[in-house]
Parts: sequence; structure tokens; C-alpha cells
Amino acid sequence: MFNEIINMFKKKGDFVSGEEMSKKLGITRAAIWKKIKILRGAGYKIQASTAKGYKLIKTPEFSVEELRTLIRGDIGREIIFFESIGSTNTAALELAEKGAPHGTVVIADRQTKGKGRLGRTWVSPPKKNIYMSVILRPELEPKDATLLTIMTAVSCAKGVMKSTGLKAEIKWPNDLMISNKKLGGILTEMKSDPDGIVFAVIGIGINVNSKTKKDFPPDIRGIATSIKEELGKIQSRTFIIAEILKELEHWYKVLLNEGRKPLFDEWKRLSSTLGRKVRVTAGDNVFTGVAEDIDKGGMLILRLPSGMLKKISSGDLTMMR
Ligand code: BT5
Repeated sequence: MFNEIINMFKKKGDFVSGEEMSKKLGITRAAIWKKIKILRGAGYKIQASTAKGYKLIKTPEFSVEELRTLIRGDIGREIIFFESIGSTNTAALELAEKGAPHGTVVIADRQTKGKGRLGRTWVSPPKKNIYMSVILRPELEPKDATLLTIMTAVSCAKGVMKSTGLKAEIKWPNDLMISNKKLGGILTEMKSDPDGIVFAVIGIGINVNSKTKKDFPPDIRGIATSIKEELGKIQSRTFIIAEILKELEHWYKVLLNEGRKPLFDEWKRLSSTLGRKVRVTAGDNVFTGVAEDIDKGGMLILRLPSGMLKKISSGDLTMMR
């Protein structure tokens, strides 16, 4: 609903009358006024005129209060926000250990020790990008944790597309890409016992408003991009996060109720990896071949030059052509 109100303002670029809004949105003028008050509380500057209606003067780029108003499901019902934190994943792991419920989301404006996989660093410039971690308590076996990464990749790609129109692709196993540059990454961590996964934390880093040259060190300037770089305009993290959480809510239910097939089908549609010649570094091994498929556990199936098939559980993948 907030999305629609804001889009209406943006489309018109001028005053929109209360009557027009109430007709389009199917709610009363008093309900519109309530929504305007929430938007103002979240930092939107909105001019009100009894004769002309409402006009949007300025939009905040991110507001956790507004984000809370956009959540409908279990995922994001509890949002914990930090202006600055070492790593949202580490914070979420600690919270989960203390019993934080399924669906708790940790968001930060800044990370001082953002983590990638295998001890790597996730570069996290302040107040620009998305750094968030979601606590899940799925009934899955540890070997199926990859399904959560797959589910998250699909949710992020769809959430980015719905909120910005940009077509982000998924690169196996955990990257979000645009024009072959890294827009975001996913880091899944978990605690398990002999009965299965106790909790999982899925960390999502997405470059939204960072300027690649200014905000990133030289070694990743050439390989990273952001939504702003692609669209040329600052985007609202609030709406992007809201769409991603909505997608996660949906795909989590799909995974539990319908199994992995619909999720895998969607992953394949959004993947930039399948059918391509790739090089995969997995530990000390490097494999080259054609990425044919992913198996039901999310492992990459590579056709080696010898014609043999090789399954790889995780690694770093580079497209060769
Ligand atoms: C990932 O690791 O891509 C997982 C990134 C997960 C980050 C989120 S942020 C919220 C949550 N809390 C955390 O502490 N982490 C998660 P990996 O596939 O290992 O990729 C890491 C590599 O990506 C680095 O070695 C760099 O080469 C590159 N990189 C680092 N920061 C980047 C950025 N902001 N944008 C694009 N590439 C980046």
C-alpha cells in the first residue's frame, strides 16, 4: 500500500487529491491520512493542502519503522536494527542461540566485520547497502542447508526485480549478479544436532546505493556493481528489503509445502550459470567444464571435457564464455 501511495506521488510529481487516492487505493480518506502520518514518521516529507491534497517533497532512503509497517508474514515480524555492528550474521547467531524466534531479522546500517564465505571479508560501506540476516528454524537435515541458500538466492533475485525492475541473475552457489558483476552475496550458517538443523542464519549483502569506485577497495572495483550503478538513481533500501522478505516468506512456504521442485525450477530460470562453460575452484581443486544442472541437494553438476559428470558441493565459479 505504501509502495502504491509513493508511486502515485512520483508518477504525478505534484499534488494528488485525497479523493483520487482513496478511489485508486479503495480506502477511506481518513485511512489515507493515517498512512500519510506513518510515512511522515518514517522521514517522508509530505506537504498537505486542504484544497489540493498531498504532495511528496522528500523521501528517506531507509527507515526501519516503515519497513516494519510493510511486513505481513512471519519473516520480519521481529526486526532488530543496529546502526553499526561487526556482522549481522554473528549477531543473529548469538540471538538464535538465546532463543530468538523463527523469522527474526537483523539489519545493520554498517558492518565493521562483514563476513563472506571461508573467512573472506564482505565490504560494507555505511548507510548505503543492505546487510541483513534472517533466523530460520526449518525442519531440515544439515545436508539440505544448501536449499536455504537456493531459496534465498531466488527470493533476492525476485525481490530486486520487483522493487527496482532490474534483472538480477543467480550465479551458483551464492552470488547475485548483474551484467556479470557481483551485486550481492549470501552466507548461510547454522547450528545442527543429531536431529537436524536447530537454526540457520542466512546473511544477505546487497549493494544498493554504493558507488563502486568510491566505496570499494581496488581489488573488488572491477567485479562489483550496485543497484544505483545500474539504474543511475538512489533506491530505497526499505522497499527492496520488504520485497525480499516477502519473497522469502513465499518461497519458504513453497519449500516446506510443495518440496524443492518449484523452487529449483525458479532457480534455473533465474540462473546465469547453467549451460555455460565455467571454471570452479573447490578447495585445492580446479574443474573446468559445462555447468549442466544442479542436483536435488543443490550440488553443481559439471560435464568435464572427458564427458564425465562431476558433482561439486561448493566453490567459486567463474564464467568462461
Ligand atoms: C559472499 O561470500 O558473497 C557472502 C556475502 C554475505 C554478506 C552478508 S552481509 C549480511 C551478512 N552478515 C555478514 O557478515 N555477512 C552476510 P563470498 O562468495 O565468499 O564472496 C566474498 C568475496 O566477494 C570477497 O572476497 C570479495 O572478492 C567480494 N566482495 C566483498 N565485498 C563485496 C561487495 N560489497 N560487493 C561485491 N563483492 C564483494
